[in-house]
Amino acid sequence: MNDNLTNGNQIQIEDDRTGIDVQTLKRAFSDNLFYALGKFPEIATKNDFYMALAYTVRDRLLRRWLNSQETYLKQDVKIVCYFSAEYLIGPQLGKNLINLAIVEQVRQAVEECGLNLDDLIEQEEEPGLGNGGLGRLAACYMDSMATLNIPAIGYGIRYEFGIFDQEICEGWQVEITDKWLRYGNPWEIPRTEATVEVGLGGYTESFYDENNRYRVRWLPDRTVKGVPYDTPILGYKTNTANTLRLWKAEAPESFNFQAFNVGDYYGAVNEKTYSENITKVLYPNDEPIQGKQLRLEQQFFFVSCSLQDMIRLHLATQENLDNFGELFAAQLNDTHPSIGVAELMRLLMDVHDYEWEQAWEITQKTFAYTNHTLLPEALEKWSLGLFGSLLPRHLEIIYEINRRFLHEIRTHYPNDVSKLSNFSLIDETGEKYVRMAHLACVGSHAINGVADLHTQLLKQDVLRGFYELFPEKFTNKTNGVTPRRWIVLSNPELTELITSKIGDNWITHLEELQQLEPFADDPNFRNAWRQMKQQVKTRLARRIEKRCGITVDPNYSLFDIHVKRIHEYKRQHLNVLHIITLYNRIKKNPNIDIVPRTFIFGGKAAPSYFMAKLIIKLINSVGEVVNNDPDVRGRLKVVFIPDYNVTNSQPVYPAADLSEQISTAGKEASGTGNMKFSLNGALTIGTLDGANVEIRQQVGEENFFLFGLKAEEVSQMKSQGYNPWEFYSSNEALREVIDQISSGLFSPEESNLFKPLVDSLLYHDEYMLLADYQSYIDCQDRVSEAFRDWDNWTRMSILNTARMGIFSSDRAIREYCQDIWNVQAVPVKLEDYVQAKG
Ligand code: T68
Repeated sequence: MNDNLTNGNQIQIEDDRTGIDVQTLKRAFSDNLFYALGKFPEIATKNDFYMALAYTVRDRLLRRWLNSQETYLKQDVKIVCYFSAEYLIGPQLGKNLINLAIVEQVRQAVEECGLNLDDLIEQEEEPGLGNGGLGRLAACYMDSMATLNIPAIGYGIRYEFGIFDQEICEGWQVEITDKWLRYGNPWEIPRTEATVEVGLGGYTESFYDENNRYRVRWLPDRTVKGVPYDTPILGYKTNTANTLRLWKAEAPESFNFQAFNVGDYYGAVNEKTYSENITKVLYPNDEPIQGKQLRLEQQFFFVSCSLQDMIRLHLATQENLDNFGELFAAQLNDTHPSIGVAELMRLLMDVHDYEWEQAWEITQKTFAYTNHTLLPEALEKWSLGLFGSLLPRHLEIIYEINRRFLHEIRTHYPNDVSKLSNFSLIDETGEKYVRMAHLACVGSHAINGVADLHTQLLKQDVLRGFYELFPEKFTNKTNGVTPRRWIVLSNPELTELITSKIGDNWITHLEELQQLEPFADDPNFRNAWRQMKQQVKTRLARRIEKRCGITVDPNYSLFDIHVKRIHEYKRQHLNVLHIITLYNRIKKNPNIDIVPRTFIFGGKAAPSYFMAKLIIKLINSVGEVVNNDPDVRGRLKVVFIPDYNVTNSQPVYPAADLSEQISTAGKEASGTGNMKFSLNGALTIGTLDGANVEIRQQVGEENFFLFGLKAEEVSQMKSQGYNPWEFYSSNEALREVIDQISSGLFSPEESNLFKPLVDSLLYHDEYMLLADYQSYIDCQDRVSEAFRDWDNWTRMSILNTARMGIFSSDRAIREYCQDIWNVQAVPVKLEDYVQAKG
């Protein structure tokens, strides 16, 4: 048993409660099952056991969490506030076990109770509070900030329904509501005492205050309560546990009482439903659609809650808000929270009596803005009518920001009136809009892109004017991913192999993967590497068999994987053109010597994005034909893994031989899946787009399969009048493939099914698939040839992993801290906590 118990002082009592030796863990687990869940083991469900274990683990991070918050409060340290409408934090149990370094004890404790740890970990339903890369990036950054002991709060929205669950029915995507809170969420704690109120709608009026100063007040016509729900984000083997604070909208009681008093029961309940709608559901579009009022309400709601929360925290230790920007760095994750610029101005002026100039100085000092897109149609804008009716005071403030800004523009460009309309925060070219990116740019002291190429293109193109005006604001911060989730948790086999050679310091210092390089020349290590890969591929093959009923061969087949949101610019359909090309080669010559391939796809389409949904159907339809054609003899397999999310992605990245990163150059801001694959030893086939450019630089061009037009060639070809038909008519193999799709070869029951897709390629081809087709096919042929030489492939695979260290989110966060936030690490002490030796 536990030696410490014999001493009987404070510390040991604590240890008795949350100790981490096997006996204590077993006891805590059964206590939680009985006292927290109210179940005897005999009648407990698997979910009960999962919950009991989750509580047991949560108990063990509470002291670190509370100590962290206390440390921040007492020491006046600068805190990073990450503002993001989305977080894709993934399942928490496995990650917390790793970070607490208690996996083995817990595994044994659970086993001694007759249960299996992996089963319980699989039971967890992840919070799908995001769409894709942007939400996952926020989660990786929260992980790195905690690991690096950077004080941070992640602010966001507690959607009751996250991203929909995807099912595939007859090849089509079907969306199912994501009821992630159904069985309770053991990781969050509501902090009702920190509830705030947010106004909406109404009007403004001006008045003179007691000092005869001209003032404005906003009289909203409704208010909503924001209730914070906190989730601890523990760092890896450190005492820092930061907070992810997500806001839930609730109706204020006062409204109900008022309505009850006049006997309007229905009105009272209706009002409640209306308020609570704000945080009901995540908008499932990864690039924004037409501005919906509810979406603007969501954005304003969480931003206002968060800023009020920060002000309350600040005033708990400071006399006034003069040094607000010295104690908080607020990062805007895209323009979704950029209304914060106007809201902080309002809070400072209307609530805390600041004059414009000082309020503006504080605001600019506080905010920084990250852009995540190059698609012009994705830049957020709100129609003036909608904006003004929901946020009348904020519109006035934006007009005043604009008036002052345009005054500067006039002095800067005295003879150029066109500059005024280009820079204006208000788009007046047709229907009038508020341009949120412009608001974010003027209201922030720093603006960054998420990969070198992306930042360059922002400067030259999307935000060109702003770059000319204030070049010093622009910096690049190439994205990164956390090695804790994307290697240690997802790929234990690789983790063990790496650690056996270079120790485990790489987990927090990913550059140290470099030390693997010499082993690429060691035949024994290459053998071990190949075996490891085989093992991991077998793991995925089993899942595919179980989930999709498709048998794939992990031993000889190249796993060619394309997982990400479905979007035309990401060109999943270009991959399909390649599959059909190979299929045709086999049909023409069934005995052809071809490298066997398993094409694996996964990803969700926005429910209103017709073409993306048709691409999913095409993948499945082609799979149906290819997988069942006896001539193919299993040499090609096409698999669509349904419901791609963080949980389902974890077994996917480690199993790839080839990573598909084939977006049209100049369209993908960065990509982060590209990093997860290459870190896990996949080779990349990719265009010079987003972070692919830097990945190729790092791993070496001989270890990367490059194809396709470059960004400038894409725009050049476009401006010269790109004609996809020319590529179609001059390329026989391409023509055959396109004709087969349009003739109904893959949709025998409805030959016109894919006509919209084919027409879009032949007559517009916005994303230049036909222009890149031949280059892609040639490159894929080089991939196949390279794969025949297993030993050299393995060498390249090792070199990919060894050279990918800079794509750690730890590196990215260090850069944000130094160049944008000016924030330092703050170590947290754990006085009255003693780690058991067990
Ligand atoms: C992604 N953006 C970029 N947006 O596409 C990707 N957008 O290149 C980049 O690596 C990643 O951000 C991280 O920087 C998104 O994921 C969204 O999800 C989104 C959601 C709502 C509205 C607009």
